[in-house]
Amino acid sequence: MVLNSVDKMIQLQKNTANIRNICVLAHVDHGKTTLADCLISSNGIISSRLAGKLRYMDSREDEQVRGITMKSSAISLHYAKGIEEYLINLIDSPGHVDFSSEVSTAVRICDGCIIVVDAVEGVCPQTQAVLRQAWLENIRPVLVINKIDRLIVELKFTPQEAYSHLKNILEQINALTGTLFTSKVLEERAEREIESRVNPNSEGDQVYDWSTGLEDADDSQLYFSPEQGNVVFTSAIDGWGFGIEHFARIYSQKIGIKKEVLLKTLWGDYYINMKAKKIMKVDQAKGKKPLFVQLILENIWSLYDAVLKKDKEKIDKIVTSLGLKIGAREARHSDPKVQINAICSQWLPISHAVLAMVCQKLPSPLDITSERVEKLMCTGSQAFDSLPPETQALKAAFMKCSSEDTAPVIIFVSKMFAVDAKALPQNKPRPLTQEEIAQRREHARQRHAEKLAASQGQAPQEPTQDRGTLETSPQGEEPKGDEPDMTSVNPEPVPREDSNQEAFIAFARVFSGVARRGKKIFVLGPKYSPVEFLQRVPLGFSAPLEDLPPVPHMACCTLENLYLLMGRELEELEEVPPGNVLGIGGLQDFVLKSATLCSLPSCPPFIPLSFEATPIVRVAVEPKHPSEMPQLMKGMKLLNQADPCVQILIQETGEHVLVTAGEVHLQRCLDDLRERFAKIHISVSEPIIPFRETITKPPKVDMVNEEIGRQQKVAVIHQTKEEQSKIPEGIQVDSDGLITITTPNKLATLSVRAIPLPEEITQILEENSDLIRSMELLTSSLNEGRNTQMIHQKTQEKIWEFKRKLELHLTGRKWRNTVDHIWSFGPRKCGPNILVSRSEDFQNSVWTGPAGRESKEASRFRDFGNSIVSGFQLATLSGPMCEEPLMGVCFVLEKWDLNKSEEQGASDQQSQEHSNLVEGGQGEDESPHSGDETQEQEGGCPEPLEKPSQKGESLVTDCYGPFSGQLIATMKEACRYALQVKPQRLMAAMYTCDIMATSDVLGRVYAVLSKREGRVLQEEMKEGTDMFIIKAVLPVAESFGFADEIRKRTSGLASPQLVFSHWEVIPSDPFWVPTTEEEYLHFGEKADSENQARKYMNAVRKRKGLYVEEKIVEHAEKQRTLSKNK
Ligand SMILES: Nc1nc2c(ncn2[C@@H]2O[C@H](COP(=O)(O)OP(=O)(O)OP(=O)(O)O)[C@@H](O)[C@H]2O)c(=O)[nH]1
Ligand SMILES: [Mg+2]
Repeated sequence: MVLNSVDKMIQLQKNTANIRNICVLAHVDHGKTTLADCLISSNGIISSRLAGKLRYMDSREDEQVRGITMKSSAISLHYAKGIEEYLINLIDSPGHVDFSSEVSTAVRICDGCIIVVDAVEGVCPQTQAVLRQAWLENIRPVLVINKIDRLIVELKFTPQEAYSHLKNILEQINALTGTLFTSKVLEERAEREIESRVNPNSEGDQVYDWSTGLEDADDSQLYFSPEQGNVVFTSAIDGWGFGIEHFARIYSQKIGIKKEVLLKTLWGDYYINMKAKKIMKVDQAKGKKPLFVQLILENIWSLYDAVLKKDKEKIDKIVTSLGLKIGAREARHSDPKVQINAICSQWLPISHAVLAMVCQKLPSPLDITSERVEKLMCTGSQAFDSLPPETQALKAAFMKCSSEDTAPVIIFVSKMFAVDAKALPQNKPRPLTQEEIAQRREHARQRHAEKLAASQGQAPQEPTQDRGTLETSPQGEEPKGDEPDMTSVNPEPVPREDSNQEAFIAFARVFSGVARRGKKIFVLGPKYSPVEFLQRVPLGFSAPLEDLPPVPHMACCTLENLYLLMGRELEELEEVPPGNVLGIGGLQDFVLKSATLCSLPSCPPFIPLSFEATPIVRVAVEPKHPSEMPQLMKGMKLLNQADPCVQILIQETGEHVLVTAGEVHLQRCLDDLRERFAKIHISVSEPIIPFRETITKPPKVDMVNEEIGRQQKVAVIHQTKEEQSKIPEGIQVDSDGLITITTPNKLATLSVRAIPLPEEITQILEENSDLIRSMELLTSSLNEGRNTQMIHQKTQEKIWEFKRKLELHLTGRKWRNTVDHIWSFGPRKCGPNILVSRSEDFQNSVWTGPAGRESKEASRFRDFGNSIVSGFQLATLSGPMCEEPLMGVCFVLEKWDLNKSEEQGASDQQSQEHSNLVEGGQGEDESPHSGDETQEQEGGCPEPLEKPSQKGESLVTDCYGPFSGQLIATMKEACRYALQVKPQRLMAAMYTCDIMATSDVLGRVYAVLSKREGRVLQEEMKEGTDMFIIKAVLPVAESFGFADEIRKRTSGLASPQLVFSHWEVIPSDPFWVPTTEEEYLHFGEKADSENQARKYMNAVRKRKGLYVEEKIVEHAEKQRTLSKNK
């Protein structure tokens, strides 16, 4: 069946100019896998009758059952166009948002992509997302508008209507491309601007040329248009497709108009005057039809019309006029679809239309642009020019894509995927040669004869049966009874221990050099730095690779097995020339998810893959039988390796947690865990929904929307006072919410206030968390006096830009100078909360580091500064409501008094502790616990009682633990109380949700949305259809089962796509209780009917085993029917 042998593929792999690495991208269900089927069937791998039904690239069982693709997988195809032969490495990708990480892994190793758009649904959210991904990776797209048949059969459009509809889709997608292009040009311009500011002399003169930019940038090649040949129209299910070139060729012969002219006019508002053989612009008034309608669409429409009406005569006429031959079986078939498929796939073969476009319009690996190479090589905010010269030199190797022996081998592994070890070619019984088959047959015959001789009395027909089996069996299988002998004959028995194992294959591409089996190669992790290597290892080292000094994030391994990826099959290869997609076996111990492999250590790791989806859905898993914990742990590790986007972690509570991108992804991960990786029964918790805690401004308007007058204000103040009464004694609270608290040893007093941050600031902080992290790394290495690399100018620019943005939004009297005084971000030193120090004695800022180094006093404060920051970090990591992280809170340390006469002793003591700890070999100098131990060992408590001196005073404090520890705890407490005196709110994670629904089910969609606290943002009607596009936001907490419910309620007519979007404050106060008579009446005594925030808070508290304030016995005296009472 298979037309192309592996040998043919190996031969094609060597002709780099004729290789096309492409992936198929689209919104979910737009027909990628069906299209892939059609292309695969052109190679004879599957039969053309099964194309579209088999969905060959969906090799997993759950993919087939659910009808959606979940993993991207690759197949190599052969395509001949004239005398040129091409090798097409095709990757089918999933369209469901939950699996968008699989799209990222596919896009990275391709040079081009096919964007598929459903002709009815048009441009959808994922279409935008994949187009953006393709754009970010600098790969070139072509467009396939699929499911044209639906315009005829379902929407019953006339050809003219269909033409307008298609024009519309094209405009939409070009508008998207335009936006991407514009933003890129503007970004580049901004970068150039920065550069010219950083190096003013680099270009000689200071005159900035404002005209460079959009006007100059060439965008003619960018847009999709049929006349350029980068758009084809298809119906994958019916097996046909065409680009206008096909018709231009035919009609130029038929009508006698030049092909070039037709190419320009077949798409667009032109019509033909047949008599004069002239093409003119369409004049609406004359009611002329465009060429596309007249010459192309009408033909297709009339064919469909004839077949659907079963007009046999007309069908025959069309078939003969097209010069086609239809098999008798198809011609007689009662299903019109079969007939259409038989006729159209001959008339307008889809694989030809698509593959011809791919070969013509998409680049080969040799055409890789220098822009893409530089982008791949520059991680983070590095600039290409700042890389070491050895590294920069590698760019030439990328561009050349040479297969010479001297060329460095560069491979990128974009993901690891698991296959059953039994399915690996080396473990499969290899097909026997003719000779071996004959030999085996002879063996079997002999054995049989012996057996017969031994037992003369056997039934007579047995030998003939056996012989029959032997002769028909292509692989010379043995008769059943002879199994023990079989192993002795089988040349490569399958190793036993492999039988139940998963083997990991790296999904990779060779960018330069030839990957050979047995070659030694460096594995560079994402954090590897060639600079560090070049510093450690002398230039021109010649030692064998194993003898190199250890370098972080680098390992050395051997390329063990190389495979040709053929969809469900793998074929073994000895070597893979540059520019090809391949599978590599034996890397599971070296590569976790992705890596760069290179024969030279000067290669930088490629930039990390950009994932669109944020993993947000988390569940805790545990084995049904506790004894199976080790299997679960192992299984989770394997799962983590096999999926680009899943995260596994062990929480402080000891729970094993899976974090996935969405419900469908979660289901797939659990199935994999149960059936492939752990192979045990597991119990899964309810999804753990993340929340954030924050505070808001006190209300200006009361519950019934009246401005709070003086009277109410008093009430509010009264209420705040009441809340403040929750605060234990000994802590001072002023009316403005300033908390003043003293450490247990009375040596330090902290005054902290919590203020809600404006929303924009929180957003800016979230967006810049990477930058904040790198700032933090820089400061800490500076503080430690380590010699770090110079901050690159661009990073510095970014930091200033970030600061400017903060300053822009923190205006007003309250925020004066705040930005300059930011001391730390939290939690984890990069989160969306800030600590501001207003203490006059001590200034420290993230921008400049500690100020006033000379002052001795300040240095004392600095000693304890870390403890304050740690306290702040702890407080922001888990808030007082339900121990969830904080968000959008600014803590201002207004005052910080160290009792001056005593602090000297305290700091003395701290340094003493320090030295003790160092002696004791313990590194954690700030841990109060380790400090306690030291104190116990010392046993110095009685001494101060005798000598109430300065030193003695400080030692009394020992019974409260070390001073730094006390400071941490006190600061944490202060922050928590400061929060509690403000109106606290929970923040919920929100999904954006795009639903497409027909008008008749719209009502039900809204019903489900509002039941689940969703909010509709926008509703739009898709032009020319009765489809509505609804954009809504929905709390993650309410999203479980949402997709299923919508599907059920609308009988599958609407299906939502959920993507994490942002955090949103839940307006209700979780602590609110009814106080007035009216409120009691309205909300009931518990007021829990309305209070969503409290429900969430209590659920989290329960899960975490925290105290929940709830009445357990509600009506102890008598039973009441609640419904009647209401
Ligand atoms: N009418 C019509 N239906 C089509 C066509 N192509 C695909 N379909 C149907 O659309 C549905 C989805 O097709 P798939 O090929 O699985 O879509 P996909 O893009 O691979 O979907 P995901 O991989 O889940 O994103 C299937 O039911 C197909 O039969 C077409 O040209 N016309
Ligand atoms: Mg698919």
